[in-house]
Amino acid sequence: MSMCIATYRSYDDTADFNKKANSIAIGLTVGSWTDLPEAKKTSMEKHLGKVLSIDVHEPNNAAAGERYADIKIAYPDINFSRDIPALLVTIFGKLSMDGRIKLIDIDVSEQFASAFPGPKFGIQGVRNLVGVHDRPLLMSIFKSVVGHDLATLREQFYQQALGGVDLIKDDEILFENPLTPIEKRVEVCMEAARQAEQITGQKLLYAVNLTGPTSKLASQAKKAIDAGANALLFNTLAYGYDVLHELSSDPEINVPIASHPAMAGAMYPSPHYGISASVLLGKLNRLAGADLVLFPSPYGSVVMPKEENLAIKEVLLNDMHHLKTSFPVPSAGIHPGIVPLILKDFGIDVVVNAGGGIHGHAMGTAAGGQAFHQAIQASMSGIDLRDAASQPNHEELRIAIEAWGIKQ
Ligand code: 1AE
Repeated sequence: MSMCIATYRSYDDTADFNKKANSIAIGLTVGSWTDLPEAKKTSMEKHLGKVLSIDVHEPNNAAAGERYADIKIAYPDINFSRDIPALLVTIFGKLSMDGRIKLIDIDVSEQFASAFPGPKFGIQGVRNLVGVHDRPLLMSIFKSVVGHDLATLREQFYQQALGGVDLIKDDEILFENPLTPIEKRVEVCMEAARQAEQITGQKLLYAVNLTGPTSKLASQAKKAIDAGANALLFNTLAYGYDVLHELSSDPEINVPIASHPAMAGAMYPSPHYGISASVLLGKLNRLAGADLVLFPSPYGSVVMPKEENLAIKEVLLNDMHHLKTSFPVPSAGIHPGIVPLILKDFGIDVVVNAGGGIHGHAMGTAAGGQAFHQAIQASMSGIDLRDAASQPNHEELRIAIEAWGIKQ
């Protein structure tokens, strides 16, 4: 029987975890079991959740609150339709509100996964679009977007592009507005991209923020694509994974989609509640079709523990049914002095992403991008950033390091 498996971490100082696991497996599937007549039990068997394992952690001399069990339960696919809302409501709907319990992993069945095309481009496809195969990609984020007109945003875009970045993304707080509507923004920015390419030789993707009511998102995306958009940014958690899935599987939306983590902090950081970062930002984003997945890094201003970052990386890059890989994009407060750590932890299949760390450069935005490229090149060649920065043609890196230092 085809089944999706959920793993939970349940904290309780006194609970009988066997009982708890059984009550979850039954309660979230057939509702009750012992009260059923024998004949009914036979017909309901195929719907019944199964407890696969219970791993109790009972530390010696533990302070109250540290006893927990990791519980694995398999849910028959026959119980839910093949969409992410149905899966989530089945495995963690009511249960998410029932005491100290966190959903720490999901393994969907082959049958369930077959309903999801996943990322249309994946890492390889994004690399093909920008023509870069041998180094991490560099992404720049618009900063200061609200209340500006098209000319101002165009200039900001142009300066970012002159820094030689591979991608530029809108800030996630830039919504549909009369000053810079999506199709106009795309027109002027893509024109600036072509102008910059004459100088840098670098092709780039502009991930324009797709916003507005859910019912209009697909038509907004197509309007942006008709105007020349070659990538989209999407606030996945505010809309829901199913919306991302609908967009990514639409054949007319044939550009990479970057999934922004806004709202994720309401769900992953607690050890006792919510959903682990690797599921929330990793597996579900990939299943729903994100080509690039943004998340807070362990090194910058909004910090996620390193193990959780690496767990996201694993689930984006490892084999997962037929799905293409998604680019990990550890973000927030990134500056050139952090680049060696990013490359050490992520290798080259990563997007180095910065807003303030590019625009805040004392020589300007374009120099900010160049400083990152110098840091990436030095890190890939195993050259200490300070040595690289002392080279005469690495003025941009030197100034960045003077301002922000090198993170150890
Ligand atoms: C975790 C998302 C980071 C993000 O979207 C963003 O705008 C970062 O900006 P900076 O690099 O911290 O200025």
